[in-house]
Amino acid sequence: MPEIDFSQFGEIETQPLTKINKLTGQFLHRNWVTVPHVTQFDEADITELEAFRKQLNEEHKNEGIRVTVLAFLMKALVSALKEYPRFNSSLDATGENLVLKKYIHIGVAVDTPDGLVVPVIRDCDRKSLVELANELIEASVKARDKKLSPADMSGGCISISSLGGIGGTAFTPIVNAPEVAILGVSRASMQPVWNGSEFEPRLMLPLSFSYDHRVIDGAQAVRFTTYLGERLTDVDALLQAIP
Ligand code: CAO
Repeated sequence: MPEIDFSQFGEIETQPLTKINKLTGQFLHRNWVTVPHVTQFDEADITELEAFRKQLNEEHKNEGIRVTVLAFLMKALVSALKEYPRFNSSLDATGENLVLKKYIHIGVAVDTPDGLVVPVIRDCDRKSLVELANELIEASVKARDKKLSPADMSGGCISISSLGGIGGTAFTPIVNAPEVAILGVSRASMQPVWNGSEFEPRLMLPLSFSYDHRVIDGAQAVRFTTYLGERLTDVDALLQAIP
């Protein structure tokens, strides 16, 4: 970019970027220019899931348990990664081999006053819903207190960027390379859904799933988001997989 003196056009103020802004900016830029991105949009009916979540939180409120949609998303993602292992892989340095991972560590984007950080929750396939919810809270507190170490932010297999607590309908998240996919989540809203004979009010969760097109084809991606949506909708089946 050419250097421009913006003060010639009006009053300005210069603020330095934070250390996190600078580091994240470098990674995002590298990933944006080196990974051929495609974003698949989809939605999941989470009407029953939300009813169950509210009941769970109500029943356990005295124990300080608070489960958000994000913990269910992690569970559904574990199930989808087991069904479609190619999404749990990375290209090696030569770009000629795919490294498939047998572990499931999920990165979660956390918004902090100093910028975006992505702590990694490890071995999500071996953790219960409540354990995942508690680790999410711990990780976001640690992130906001600036206590995350580089090790806390490495080794992720796939990431989730949830903006659902804030709003929005869809976005195009940037893949957190060397991961090959990232799940973006926007705010769930009540929608009229045709059930074959009438419109029913259903709580629909918008999903924005970006992937590395060198590794994943469009058909595989939409199969993945369809499967993810089915897991989130059939809360009983999802819960059966939950210890
Ligand atoms: N639809 C509707 N409501 C949602 C929702 C969704 N998709 N996701 C969360 N909510 C609700 C929660 O259920 C909660 O309500 P209750 O108190 O009734 O349970 C409320 O919004 C606040 O949730 P939260 O944001 O505190 O918790 P979370 O587990 O959903 O998210 C965290 C935690 C750390 C991911 C989040 O706080 C955050 O930092 N998000 C921003 C991530 C980000 O910046 N991504 C962009 C990266 S690219 O630049």
